[in-house]
Amino acid sequence: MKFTAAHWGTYKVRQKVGKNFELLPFEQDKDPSDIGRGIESAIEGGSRIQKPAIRKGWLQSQKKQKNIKRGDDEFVEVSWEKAFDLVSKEIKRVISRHGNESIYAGSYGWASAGRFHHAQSHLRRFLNLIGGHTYSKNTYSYAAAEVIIPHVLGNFYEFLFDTTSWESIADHTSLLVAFGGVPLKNGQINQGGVGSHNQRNYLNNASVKGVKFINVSPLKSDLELARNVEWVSLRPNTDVALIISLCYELNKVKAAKKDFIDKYTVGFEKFARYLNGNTDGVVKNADWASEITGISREAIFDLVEKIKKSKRTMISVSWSLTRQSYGEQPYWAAIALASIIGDIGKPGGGIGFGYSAMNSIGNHYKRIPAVSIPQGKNNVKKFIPVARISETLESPGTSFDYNGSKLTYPNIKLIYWAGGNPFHHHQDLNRMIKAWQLPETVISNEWCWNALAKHSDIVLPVTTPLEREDIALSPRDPYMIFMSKVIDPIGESKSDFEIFSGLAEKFDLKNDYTENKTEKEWIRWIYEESNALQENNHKFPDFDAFKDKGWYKHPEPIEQQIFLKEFIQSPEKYPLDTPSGKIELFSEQIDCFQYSDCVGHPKWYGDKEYLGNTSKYKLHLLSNQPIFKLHSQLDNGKVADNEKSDGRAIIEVNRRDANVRGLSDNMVVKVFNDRGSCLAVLKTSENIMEGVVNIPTGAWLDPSKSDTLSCIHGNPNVLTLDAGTSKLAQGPSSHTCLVEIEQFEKEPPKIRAFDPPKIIKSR
Ligand SMILES: Nc1nc2c(c(=O)[nH]1)N[C@H]1C(S)=C(S)[C@@H](COP(=O)(O)OP(=O)(O)OC[C@H]3O[C@@H](n4cnc5c(=O)[nH]c(N)nc54)[C@H](O)[C@@H]3O)O[C@H]1N2
Ligand SMILES: Nc1nc2c(c(=O)[nH]1)N[C@H]1C(S)=C(S)[C@@H](COP(=O)(O)OP(=O)(O)OC[C@H]3O[C@@H](n4cnc5c(=O)[nH]c(N)nc54)[C@H](O)[C@@H]3O)O[C@H]1N2
Ligand SMILES: [Mo]
Repeated sequence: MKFTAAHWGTYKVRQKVGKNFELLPFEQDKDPSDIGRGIESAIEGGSRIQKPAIRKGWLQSQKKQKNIKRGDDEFVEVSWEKAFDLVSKEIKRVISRHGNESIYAGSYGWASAGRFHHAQSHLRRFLNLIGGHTYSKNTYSYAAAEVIIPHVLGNFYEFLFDTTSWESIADHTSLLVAFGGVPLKNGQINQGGVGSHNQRNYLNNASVKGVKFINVSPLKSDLELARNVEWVSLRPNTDVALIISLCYELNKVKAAKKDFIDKYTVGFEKFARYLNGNTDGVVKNADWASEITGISREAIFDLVEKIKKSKRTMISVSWSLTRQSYGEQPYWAAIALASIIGDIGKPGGGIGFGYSAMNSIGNHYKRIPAVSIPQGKNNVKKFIPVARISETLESPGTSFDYNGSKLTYPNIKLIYWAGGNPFHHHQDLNRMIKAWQLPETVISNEWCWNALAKHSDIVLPVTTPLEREDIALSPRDPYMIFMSKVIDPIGESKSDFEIFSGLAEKFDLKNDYTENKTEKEWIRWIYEESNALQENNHKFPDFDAFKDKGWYKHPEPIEQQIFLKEFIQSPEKYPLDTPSGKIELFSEQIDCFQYSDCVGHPKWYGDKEYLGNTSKYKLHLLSNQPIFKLHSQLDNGKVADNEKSDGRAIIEVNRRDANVRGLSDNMVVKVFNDRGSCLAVLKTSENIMEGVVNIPTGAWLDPSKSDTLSCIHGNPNVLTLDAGTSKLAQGPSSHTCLVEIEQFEKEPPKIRAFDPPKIIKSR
């Protein structure tokens, strides 16, 4: 039996004639995801890149020194030999002229599951061998939390992955207040692979056992349960005001747990001065928060009462709350609220981060140790916060703040991307497209003609996981899968490993790059080295036995996980990794940075783009994660159509907002603001708060010159805000965005996102 694994699940492969195959559910999977079947139609479709291709204008400009716009050009197919020759010469030229720092290989993105064929690892391993590259720090998922949590609560990755387990919640929690909900759609995913999907069972089980859920979100669908759930809708990006008012009101009625605060936290007095208005003359009470959030004061007091009466409260904050202006604050405020409630470290209580953001959140596995392919050492020390890519390209040499340091942007001359799609993930794409014209050369390894490939100068076609062998081994999932090669590579595609081996050869470094190991030998090496790290009673089976069976399940731990249990048992023996060793409700360190947009305590900042500050744009656009795909991956397959209408992205709009604009279901609408515009198909709903609209991410960018539309397909990132969360983290702010909508009265243009560019065939 052959298996394949992806970030969205494991599948049995039924081989059919020729290159045909079918993916069937893995028998161990309790709740299989449909996303994977998208590859069946995408793998050989028209958007597949068949051969190495060079942008015509780039080839010409090599001779004529003139630049033609990336994204609008034709491509010339070349042989691999020619491609390796061009790429290696160009990299050598850029290094000798501008130095290694001028190469950007932050190359953010999810790539594919499979521990060996991890695109970024290969890219960096290769570039590190030839002197290094400018890199990036943090993620698009939760950069603001990655930077603030170490100041406030200690190690971020413990915070993220040692979340109190769902079973502890089911057994002990009375009330779970979920800011941003518990979106099951997102639990389909786990970076590196999923054996069995559990979030739906976990959530239902907790509800059946009587846990009461409150979904604090503009979208009702963020927490869907048959019973025991209440929806409190609030204006996007205002959670901090609500949380701060809960802190104030609980403290006012002496429901704040003084013992907990004294023993486990520092800085409460300073934070309380802010709550009481001593620092700014504004009392942060329910009336104050009601004005900001749009929640009635009665509903806020009801929440205060519920928290007061609850025996055990879990405050859960979704990752999305970091992806907004001042995205550091929701986490800090929520930690302050959980400290005031005093249930941190108790079974089923305290603070949780991202339940159902991924399948692995809230399982009780400890990290399963595993090795990756070594990336070597990067001799370039320069980095950028990952979401500051447009500024980097626009303003080389300019200084910026980041987590207490003053840094400068590097002068990037060459971009090499493998395993991510900035034309999916970055905000304000029109701005990025302009900035993207500035470097001398852009190279990407891709398997499909998405906007990244179309905006590159040199495109090297890669295989998909079904065209190569690998091993799925995620430290957060108990299943390990042997990923069989199902079909031969499509066209002339090669794996990233083969591509960088070919390039390394041009630098006389092939043996250093491959360490004289073949792909099969590397896979066995990863397995055996990882096995050597397991405890004696948890060793993996012999590699050949594993390969024959196709999968292995790591034994399940018995103990439920309780976040910060040891610290609560003994703060002296197990201090937190913060400057004080305690939870910091006031941070001297952050205060010292003197940032006006991130002061020393959790604070509501109202000067931002949200419904409290509307001008000509009256609707808040959310762009959440799609149900039927992962980001932009497999948008070119049939499964993704489930979330579209006639092939275009759907915008969910509250019925009253549609009515006042004379809009109705299935109308094609133009969504716009000063940054850009896109088309989408309208769906009215009562499940979205008035004033809020939502377009899931992932539609491949499809600009139209004739209609001056930034995207006719529905990519929300032509509208979103590209600004750092604050000087502290400089994270992305994609959920901060105001727009307006109107009917698109012309004939909607045909979607061309999946058409390849014009290609001049090689003979
Ligand atoms: N508006 C808005 N924007 C967002 C978000 C949001 O909520 N709203 N969310 C953000 C978040 S959380 C994230 S994580 C990012 C995700 O952004 P990305 O991770 O960049 O998005 P993906 O579509 O997963 O891009 C992966 C790319 O890798 C390619 N690929 C797959 N396998 C391989 C391989 O083996 N080799 C090579 N070379 N390439 C491969 C795929 O074809 C695809 O183009 O988006 C962010 N952007
Ligand atoms: N199916 C699928 N699953 C995925 C992904 C995918 O692309 N597809 N991507 C994966 C990745 S990389 C990540 S990082 C995680 C992300 O996981 P999340 O960050 O949880 O993802 P989102 O779907 O953007 O956000 C969840 C919900 O937060 C709500 N929300 C947005 N802004 C606000 C706000 O200001 N206040 C409140 N209270 N709610 C708000 C939105 O209604 C949204 O539906 O998902 C992962 N899971
Ligand atoms: Mo993410």
